[in-house]
Amino acid sequence: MKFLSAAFCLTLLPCAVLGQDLVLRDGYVRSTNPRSGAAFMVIENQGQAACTLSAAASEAAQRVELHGNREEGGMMRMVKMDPVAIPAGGRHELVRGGEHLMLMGLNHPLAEGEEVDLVLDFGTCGKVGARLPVRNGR
Ligand SMILES: [Cu+2]
Repeated sequence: MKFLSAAFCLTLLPCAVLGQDLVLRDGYVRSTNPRSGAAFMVIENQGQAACTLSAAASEAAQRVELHGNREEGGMMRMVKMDPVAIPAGGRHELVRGGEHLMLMGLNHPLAEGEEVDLVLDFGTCGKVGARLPVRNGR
């Protein structure tokens, strides 16, 4: 029995280690209307394997989608993106005017200085949580 549980831990260990290898930097949320907001950050994969950002969730919103901006007929519009893979040792930026995590159906308007909890789901690499400040200015 002891042997079995040790084997079980060893199997799970790589997942736990990889989860900690994903670092979220410089994150913040911007919301200029009461129904939706966008989260921006730099995702660093300091692990040995590629990790795919497949989903995200927040208690502040009914759903969170990965969005990008595409030009269509001279107009920029937001489109839902496929899961994004971040190679081992690589980084991926979610920035204003580019990709972002869209918080849709806010439970309440986000005020400047408030904090929003977000969970990013990297599939087999695990889930990473972040507490991001709301910065509506600029
Ligand atoms: Cu969006």
